Amino acid sequence: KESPAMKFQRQHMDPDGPSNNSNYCNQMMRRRNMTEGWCKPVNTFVHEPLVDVQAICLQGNITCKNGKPNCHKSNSSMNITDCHKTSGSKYPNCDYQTSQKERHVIVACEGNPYVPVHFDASV
Ligand code: PAP
Repeated sequence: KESPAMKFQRQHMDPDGPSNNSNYCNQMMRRRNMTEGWCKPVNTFVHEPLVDVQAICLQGNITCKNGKPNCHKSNSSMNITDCHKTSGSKYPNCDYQTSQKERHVIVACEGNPYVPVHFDASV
C-alpha cells in the first residue's frame, strides 16, 4: 500500500521539471494518477531535489490551513508548477491550466522519520 510519504512524492515531486510546456499539467496530472475517478481540482508540483523538500520539515513551523500545527515553510523560494482545473473541464476530460512560479512552499509533515505528507500552500 502507498504510504503518506510516497503519496506526497507521487502528487507533488518532479525534481527534473519544470518543462516550459503549457500541456505540463494535463500530462502530469494524468501520469501521476490524479485524474482517476475525478479530476483533482488543484495540485502543485515542486521542481527541487527531494532532500531539499524533505528538509522543509526542519524549517519554520507554522499552523496549517486546517488548523493543525504540523506545517513548515521553506526558508528559500522554490521552483513550482501550479495546476488548476479549468472551469469548463469535466471528468473524464480533465483539463488544467499550467503556471510556473517561484515561491516559498508550505508542507505538512508527519511520522518518524518526519517527512512531507501534504502540500498546504505556496507564498
Ligand atoms: P495534498 O493535500 O498534498 O494535495 P492529499 O491527497 O489531500 O494530498 O493527502 C494529504 C494527506 O496528508 C492526507 O492523508 P491521507 O492521504 O492518508 O488521507 C492528510 O490526512 C495528511 N495530512 C497530515 N497533516 C495534514 C495537515 N496539516 N493538513 C492537511 N492534510 C494533512
